[in-house]
Amino acid sequence: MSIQLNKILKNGRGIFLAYDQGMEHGPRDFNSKNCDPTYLMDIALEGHYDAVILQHGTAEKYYQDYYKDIPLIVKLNGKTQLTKLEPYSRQLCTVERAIKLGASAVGYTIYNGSEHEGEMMQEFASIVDKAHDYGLPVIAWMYPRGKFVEDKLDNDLLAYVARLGLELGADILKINYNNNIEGWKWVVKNAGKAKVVASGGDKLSDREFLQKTYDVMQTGAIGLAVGRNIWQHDKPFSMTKAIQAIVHHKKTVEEALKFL
Ligand code: FBP
Repeated sequence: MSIQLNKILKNGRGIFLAYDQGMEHGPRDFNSKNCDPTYLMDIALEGHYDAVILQHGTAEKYYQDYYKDIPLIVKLNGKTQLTKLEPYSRQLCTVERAIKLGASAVGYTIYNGSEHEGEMMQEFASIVDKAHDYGLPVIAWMYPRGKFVEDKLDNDLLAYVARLGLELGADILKINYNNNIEGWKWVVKNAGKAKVVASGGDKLSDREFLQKTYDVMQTGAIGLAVGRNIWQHDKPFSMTKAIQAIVHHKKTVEEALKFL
């Protein structure tokens, strides 16, 4: 069965609104507005995001009929920051349950270089096996982290994990950008036919975030998976239009800044 990437990409490009930080970081990222999942879902729907990324519990309670027009990416694994153990993110939701919840794609984090890398790679490979039987794209968060990783943004390491994602069968790789345009071209090249999106990261100033978005798009990447830079913004719809201008309409940073 062919992999239905067109459900989460427009003309081969995509911006995914991430909202799995509640599990990964706890409420420290939230304020009284954005801790309400409906606030986020309204941004995703009215902002015309290419997809929204949710954990299965949030999807079950908030991705109802009203929001069904937003393509859904269900994050299948996750972990908290409550332990200081070696990074290990286990599967918490099956591919079948994600499909029942309405998923157009599934996501999974691999902490490359962790002592538990092997277990995560194996779990990921069986997810790819199942998801691809249904034509469902699989997005891999390729995050070098753990006691064997000295510099998680080292360019050679990012190129290595990009290649690993391709070889593991991922369709899209979500990788942290290291502010190195030339270096990232090598990262994207190593991903081959697997497409690359950059993670949003901590909240930046408008200009910094738009410059980051622009730079990422010069490397051959196809877009962003972004959370805090949108839903922590006091004008989330204006920032949405600005990043769409760069990603989908190939505008410059100066042109995009006009939306803010
Ligand atoms: P942000 O744009 O808010 O950084 O979201 C991207 C994301 O990968 C989320 O999907 C995930 O919850 C979080 O960042 C992971 O953050 P960290 O790198 O701190 O583990």
